[in-house]
Amino acid sequence: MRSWPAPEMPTLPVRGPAVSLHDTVSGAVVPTRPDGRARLYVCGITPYDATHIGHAATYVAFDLLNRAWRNAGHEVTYVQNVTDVDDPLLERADKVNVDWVELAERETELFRQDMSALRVLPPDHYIGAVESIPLVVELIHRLEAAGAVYRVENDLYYSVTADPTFGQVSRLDRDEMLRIYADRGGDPDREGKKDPLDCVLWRAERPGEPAWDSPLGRGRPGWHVECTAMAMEYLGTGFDVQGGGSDLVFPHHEMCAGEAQVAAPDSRFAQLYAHAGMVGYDGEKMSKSKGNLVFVSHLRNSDVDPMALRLTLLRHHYRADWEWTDQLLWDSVDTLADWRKAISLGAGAPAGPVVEAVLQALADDLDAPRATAAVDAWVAATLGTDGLADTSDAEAAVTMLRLLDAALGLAL
Ligand code: 5CA
Ligand code: ZN
Repeated sequence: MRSWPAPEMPTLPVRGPAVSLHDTVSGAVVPTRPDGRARLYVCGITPYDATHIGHAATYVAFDLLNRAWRNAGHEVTYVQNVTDVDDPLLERADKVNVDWVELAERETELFRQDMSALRVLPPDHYIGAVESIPLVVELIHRLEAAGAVYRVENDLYYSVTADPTFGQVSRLDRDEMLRIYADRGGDPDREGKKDPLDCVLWRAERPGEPAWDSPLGRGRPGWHVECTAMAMEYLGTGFDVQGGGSDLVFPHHEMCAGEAQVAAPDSRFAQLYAHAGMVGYDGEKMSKSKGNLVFVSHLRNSDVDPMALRLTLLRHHYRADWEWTDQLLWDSVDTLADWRKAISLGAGAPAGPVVEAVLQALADDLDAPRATAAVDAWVAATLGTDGLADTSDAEAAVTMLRLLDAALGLAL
């Protein structure tokens, strides 16, 4: 599927440090160790509604990782999926009486435009679930060969007990898993399942639902196996980082890892699992199903500077859960005005130490709030608002513009 155009990314005069990242499995910040190219998979949207601030925060977080790796001298292979056939999409299409293909195409296109406006670097492979059906079928065959698949009526299920390490990603106990499974797309109460936590791999055709011919019978892929198949195909096993929001830790990333490791027992799926916090609004997680949403496209249509939106996201650590308010956005509009004013002076406070500080902060578990604070301090010193106007660096503005763009994705 078509990705979106890549924004320019300037090269910096110095190389950034090696990148460390919080790993959900170990619960610690650990060094990433790309072997040559860094390989990143980030779970993409289910395109039944427009991109909200929560989605944007998650994709901007992994964009910081992509940029930090590049600034550290790595090339990056980035893969992202689009869940362009799944229950919530079909239900919404039905409800609003639109063809599901049309709905998915429309919302995916809006997402591309939102990502472009936010200067998110595009994935190298942007792949829909529908176009990956042959990969999914092949993976299900491998799981069958490993004895991990069984039938419930005509649907095929993955048996979580096939994976001796089941639970290793989320580190949840069984009661907790059972408690959240149904809210996260699972069907713990389906009769005929061997274990309530088993997940569907292939859903046989139902009246009124789309289905594809396959050696498994007519049907469509289950959710988790789609990401497993794409990551394995386009990145191979043992890729560096599997990413998404924290609502994907269980079951989604647990199942992806389990399925991959049962199909290819000698290798692990990802080296590290990274998760972004949830953005809330009006006291609850922003979610398409709850409808408490602020859309990126609405802000764009109201002439909000997308860089002010991006800065608002950057001022929260990616792992924090936080609440969106309009005031945060207006504060960022003011901040950007100050930053632009300082840069328009040309000369300014020495920019070299800011480059070091920003790259260091981002390489240290993507600490964008610390990075933006370093920029704030440079702006204050340059404008003299700290009482000590410092214009000793004649090239400061040029350096700062490059830094903001390359490291933080902010084009001023
Ligand atoms: N298509 C699946 C992943 S394979 C999916 O979860 N789609 S989604 O459209 O529901 O979410 C897209 C991404 O945004 C996921 O990484 C999800 O974890 C993240 N996300 C969803 N809601 C929020 C939120 N309120 N705050 C932060 N991130 C969110
Ligand atoms: Zn996914």
